[in-house]
Amino acid sequence: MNVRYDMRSIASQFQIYGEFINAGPYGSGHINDTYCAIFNQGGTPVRYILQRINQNVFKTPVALMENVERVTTHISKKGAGHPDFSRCGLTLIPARNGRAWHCDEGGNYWRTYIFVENARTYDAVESPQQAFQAARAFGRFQKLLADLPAPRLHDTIPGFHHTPQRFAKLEAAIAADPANRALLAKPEIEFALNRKAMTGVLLAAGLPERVTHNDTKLNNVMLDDKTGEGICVIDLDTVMPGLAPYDFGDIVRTSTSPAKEDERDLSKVQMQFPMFEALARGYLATAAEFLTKAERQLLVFSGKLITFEIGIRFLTDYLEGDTYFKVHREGHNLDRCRTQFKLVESIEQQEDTMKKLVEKL
Ligand code: ADP
Ligand code: GN1
Ligand code: MG
Repeated sequence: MNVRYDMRSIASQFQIYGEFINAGPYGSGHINDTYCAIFNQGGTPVRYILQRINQNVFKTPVALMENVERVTTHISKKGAGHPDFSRCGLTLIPARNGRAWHCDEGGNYWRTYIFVENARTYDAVESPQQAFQAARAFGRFQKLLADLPAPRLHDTIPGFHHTPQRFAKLEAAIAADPANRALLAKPEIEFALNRKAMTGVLLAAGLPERVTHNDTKLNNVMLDDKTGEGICVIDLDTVMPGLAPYDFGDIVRTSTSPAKEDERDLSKVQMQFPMFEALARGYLATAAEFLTKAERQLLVFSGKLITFEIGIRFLTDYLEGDTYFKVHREGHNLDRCRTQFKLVESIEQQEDTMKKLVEKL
C-alpha cells in the first residue's frame, strides 16, 4: 500500500462505538487495501476490518456493495438462532449515512466488517483436514446461496472466468509486449500457447448458472483456531452468477500443493493426492445434493483449467508491466505464473486417478 489514508477519519464515518485506537495494513490479498482497526469499547479493545475497494479492478463499487449486502443478509438470515452466527458469515457495519459503504473526498469506496475472531486464513495448505474444511465451507456457501431471491446479482467483473477471453488478452499482451518482457517469459508463453484448446471446454458444456464465489482460494475462508472448522467464507467481491466448477477448481489450485502461490523452488509445487481426496470429500459433503452429473464430471477438469487460467492472468499481468495484481518484488507475477503452470502439469499427470476418485465418492 503506497498511499497513506487518514484511517481515523475514515473509521469515524462508520457506526462503530468507542474510541479509535489505531489501524494498520492487514492480510495478504492481492486486490483490496485491507486494514485492521482497533477501537476501545468500554476498556475492551475490539477489532474491525476496513477495506478500500480497488477501483482499478472493480469499476462499479456501488453495484458490488449491493451484491455484498444481499449476500451477507441472505446468509445471516439462515444463521439466525445459531449461537455463533456472527462468526459464520461476514457482517457489514453501516456507514453513518446508513449506507453499506462510505465514499471519501478522493472518490475511494470504503466498507467495514466485524472482525471474525479466533479464526484465521492460511496462504498455503498444511493438512488434508484443512483442505477438507475449506472445501466444505465453500460448498456450503454455494448451497446457502442457491435460493437467493431474484434479481440476478450484478457481474462485478464481466467475463471473470471466461477463459477464452483471458487467453485472448494474453495473446494481445504477447503481441504488444508493452513492458519488453516477452523474451524473459519464453518458456511460460510456449506452455500457455500449447494449451489453448482447453480454454473453451467448461463454457461449452452447457452447465447451469448458479451463484458462485469465484475466488475460492484458501485464504478466502477462515478456519476456527480451536476446532479447525471452516467457519466463514470471506472476500465476497466476486460473488456473482457463475458455474459451480469454477469454485471447486480454485480450491484445487490453492489447497492441493504445499507451496505458496509465489514459491520460487518449483520442486515444492505439486498436486498432492491426499489433499485432493480430502477436498473432494469436503466439497461433496455440502455440494453433492445440488450438483448435476455434468457438473460433477467436470470437477477435476476445472481444477486444471482454473489453475491454468490464473496462471495466464499472472503471465498477462507480468507482460503488461504489473498493473493488476499487487506485487512485492521484481518478477513476482512471473514467479506466480510458474507455480501455476507447474501445478497444471502435476494435475495433468494425475488427472485420470483424480477423476476415478470423484466417480467413486
Ligand atoms: P482481498 O480481496 O485483497 O484478497 P480479503 O477480503 O480477502 O481482500 O481480505 C484480506 C485478508 O484480510 C483475508 O485473507 C483475511 O486474512 C483478512 N480478513 C478479511 N476479512 C476479515 C474479517 N471479517 N475478519 C478477520 N479477518 C479478515
Ligand atoms: C485475487 O483478492 P484475492 O487476493 O483473494 C484475484 C483472484 C485470483 C487471486 C490469485 C478480483 O484474489 O481472481 O485468483 O488473486 N481476485 C480478483 O491469487 O482478480
Ligand atoms: Mg482475498
